[in-house]
Amino acid sequence: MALDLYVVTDETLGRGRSHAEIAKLACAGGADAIQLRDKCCSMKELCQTGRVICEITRKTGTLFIVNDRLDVALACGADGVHLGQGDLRVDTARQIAPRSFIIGISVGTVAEAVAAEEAGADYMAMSPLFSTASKDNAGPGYGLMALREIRAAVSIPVIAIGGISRENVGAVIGAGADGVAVISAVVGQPDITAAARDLKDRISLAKRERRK
Ligand code: TZP
Ligand code: MG
Repeated sequence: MALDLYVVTDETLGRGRSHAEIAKLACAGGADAIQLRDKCCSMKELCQTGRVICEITRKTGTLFIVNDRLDVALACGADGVHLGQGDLRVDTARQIAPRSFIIGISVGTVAEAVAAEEAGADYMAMSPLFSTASKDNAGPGYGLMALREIRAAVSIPVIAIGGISRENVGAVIGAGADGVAVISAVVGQPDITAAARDLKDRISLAKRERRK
């Protein structure tokens, strides 16, 4: 499961572009995963948008993940769900979801990371890595040292989210992240496809450097 570049959709930061448009442009730039994230729209709207994004991601072989809602993710045919610490428990989601369904979870500490792996998560997002204005009350970032500690404590993929940009993505991969999840660095850019492509190149380069 490649999660090098994981793009989280956000219509409020997307310069007037819809979730589906954002997804299409990010897929064209080589995003490995798209997460549909909308805290405001109805479940019905989320499902409708999810079905459209499903068709887009199928064409490019991009993973499609729905934020927060397992029911919506299953209903619209997504590949997985991303849960927060306050959402449905990972082991509960695992009981409900089909075998190959991807379950991701946000973590902030080593204890949460170890618990997430034990509960059967497929990947985790260390959140927030740096402070960010893109999420309400995200709090201060945990930082690169905490990312290193989490990476060392678990064996499933660890991606990082929060305040990641083209300038610092190399350091994030250097600290051991398997990938990065972003909103503003891709969704908020005038050219989403070019921004995604640029981040992917920087991630690949940093991974090559890390292997040396
Ligand atoms: N979860 C933790 S931080 C964050 C989310 C959804 C926002 C990330 O946005 P940005 O613009 O990449 O900092
Ligand atoms: Mg959540």
